[in-house]
Amino acid sequence: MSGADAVKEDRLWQRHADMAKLGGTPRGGVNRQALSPEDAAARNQLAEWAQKRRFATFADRIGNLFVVRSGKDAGALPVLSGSHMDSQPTGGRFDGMYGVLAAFEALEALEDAGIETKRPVMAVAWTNEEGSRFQPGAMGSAVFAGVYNLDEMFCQKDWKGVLLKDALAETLTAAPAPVRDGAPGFPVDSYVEAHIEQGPRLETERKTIGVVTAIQGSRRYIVTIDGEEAHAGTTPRAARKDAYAAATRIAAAMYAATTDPDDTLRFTIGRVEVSPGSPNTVPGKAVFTIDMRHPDNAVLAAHEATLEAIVAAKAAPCPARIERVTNVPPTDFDPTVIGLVRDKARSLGLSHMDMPSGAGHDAMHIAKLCPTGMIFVPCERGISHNEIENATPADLAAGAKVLVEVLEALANR
Ligand code: HGY
Ligand code: MN
Ligand code: MN
Repeated sequence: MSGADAVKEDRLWQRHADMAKLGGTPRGGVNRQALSPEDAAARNQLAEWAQKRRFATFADRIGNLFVVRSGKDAGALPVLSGSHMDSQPTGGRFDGMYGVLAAFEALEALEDAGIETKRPVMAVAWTNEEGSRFQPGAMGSAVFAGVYNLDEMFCQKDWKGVLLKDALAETLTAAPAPVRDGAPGFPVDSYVEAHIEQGPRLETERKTIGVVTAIQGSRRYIVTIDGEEAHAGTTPRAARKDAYAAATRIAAAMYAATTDPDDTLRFTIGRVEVSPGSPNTVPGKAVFTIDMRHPDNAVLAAHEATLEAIVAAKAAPCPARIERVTNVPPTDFDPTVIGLVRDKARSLGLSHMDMPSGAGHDAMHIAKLCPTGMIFVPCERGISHNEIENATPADLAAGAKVLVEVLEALANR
């Protein structure tokens, strides 16, 4: 029996349903933000399934959670596969979770098929990929890859001022796993991540498998505007330092400046905070986030200069600053892994197409460590970061079949 033959569509689908209960929302989505009690529950659920299959589990000091299927050569560099279990506040049940469960399904399929591999194969759930509670996102994989410093990440705070270090300690207490000491990260042979596409191309082009070739570059910023609180009834406009009025001027200019004719640049202001938030007090402070993406790093750099110029030109009379929080250059995946994904999709008789990723993934950091690639499956109408995100059991299983075949090939080379 091949690994692909041993993939069980119903088992994989049921695991998604089980996980979707952890942080499930009334609209059928999930709110399982990083290092929340819901995140801890998902970690415990994965560890419980691993234990039943006698797969060892361990965590590293940023909380990345690993499930291990041993290989014949314990000293050989492991092959890794996974994604993230944390979600957006109004997230879907497949974003990230599919990659973790497809990796776990691959371990089970190898086990059920009695297939021994030379290398260990590990499933991994990376900590805080979404970056919606704690910035920066893709944190666990970036610390693992040595891109971000562990101690600096420990000092990050969420929007309510909670320290990441404290939230992580609480999570690892609620979801205990043997923790490997030392700086996160160890040598890896290769990494493959399965994920829903989070866009409409596979569905539109009626393809089951996306052979992912690259991920576009992404940068995140925080704009802070300091005004002056004043009485809404007595303060003339000429005397005001209205932080929100400045924010709207800056935002309007930024939207105009990032409207490109071919609609390739992605510019999003996702979170705005105005304080003190009273209807009859002129806002003394405004803070908003920027998420900007493009396949070409030079375009991102040019637009970054434009954003900085807009803040300088439009903020008066309020002092304002723009700070870059993340800068992840475009990622090109490894030709060998890309070729394996394409060949295995073809030999399984699955329609497939090469495509870049518009969304960011943990693979963008792990690609700095080892040969890396991704497998996409369709999601309904390309909708994601939305509670109505949906996929089909057959497509999820198809992706897992390609994944297990690719992992077996990598683990035996
Ligand atoms: O933002 C992203 O691209 C990812 O879905 N977290
Ligand atoms: Mn994701
Ligand atoms: Mn996401």
